[in-house]
Amino acid sequence: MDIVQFSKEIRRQTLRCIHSQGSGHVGGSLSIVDLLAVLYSKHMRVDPSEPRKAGRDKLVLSKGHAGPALYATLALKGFFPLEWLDTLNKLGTRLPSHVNINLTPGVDMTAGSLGQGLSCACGLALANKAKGYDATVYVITGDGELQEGQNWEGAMFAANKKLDNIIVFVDCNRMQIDGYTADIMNVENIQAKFEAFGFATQRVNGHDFDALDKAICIAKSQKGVAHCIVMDTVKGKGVSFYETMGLGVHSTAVTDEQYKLALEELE
Ligand SMILES: Cc1ncc(C[n+]2csc(CCOP(=O)(O)OP(=O)(O)O)c2C)c(N)n1
Ligand SMILES: [Mg+2]
Repeated sequence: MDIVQFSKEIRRQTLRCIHSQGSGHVGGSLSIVDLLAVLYSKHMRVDPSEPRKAGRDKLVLSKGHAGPALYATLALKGFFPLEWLDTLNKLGTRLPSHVNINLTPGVDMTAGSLGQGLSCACGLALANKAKGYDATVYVITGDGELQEGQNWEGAMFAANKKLDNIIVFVDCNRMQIDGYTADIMNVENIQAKFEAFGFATQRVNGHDFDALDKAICIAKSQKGVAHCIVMDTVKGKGVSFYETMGLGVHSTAVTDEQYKLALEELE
């Protein structure tokens, strides 16, 4: 499957997952799908038959509410059966709405309380260095999430320890839960902020597969410095009526009718 088809399939399975529950975090799930497609088709060194393999690359989905997009990706990669996607948040499920390392094969860190992922990644990256593992820790944060102060403590630590095995992606979709990030508490200039903390930074279109791939390759080639890639994205990306829904797309319904229409668009 080429990357265009892979990303479409991740979107279809993400909506299948949220549709099983009737509603959920559609917007912030769809905005990271193209990044997940690039990561899991070209970069993540992971083994679905051994999800806890020592020395593997790890993904910390700090914006843990985007779980459905990660679940769709992991299921398509063979970490667990696609049928699990029909159980989002149901009693006894292995797929809670926010990611949990103890429940889902392929999930490398529990998240949902925003702001903690980068700090966790610092520990994982430091451990990789201590053990001599040549592995990368990828982190995905939201733009609104950057309002949490703990991010900047993590950034300071990563830069000081020269954690060149960390790549932080900021999903800059310009919206948070009930407002535009610029109106609630502006976090720009994100690139300049990470740069000031001592990161090597880049800014790319988060829906451009080649640009994402290139940015990751550049980040991996720069040694002795932690990396941040700010991605300009669209909340609800890939489905016209979710892209244009505005702030409501953060957590919204996927009705039978919407699911059908979305699948038609994602043919
Ligand atoms: C510490 C904490 N505060 C509040 C929330 C509730 N919450 C869930 S998602 C969200 C919005 C986050 O915005 P952003 O990081 O931009 O995420 P995205 O736009 O990618 O969905 C909030 C406030 C939370 N999960 N954790
Ligand atoms: Mg956002």
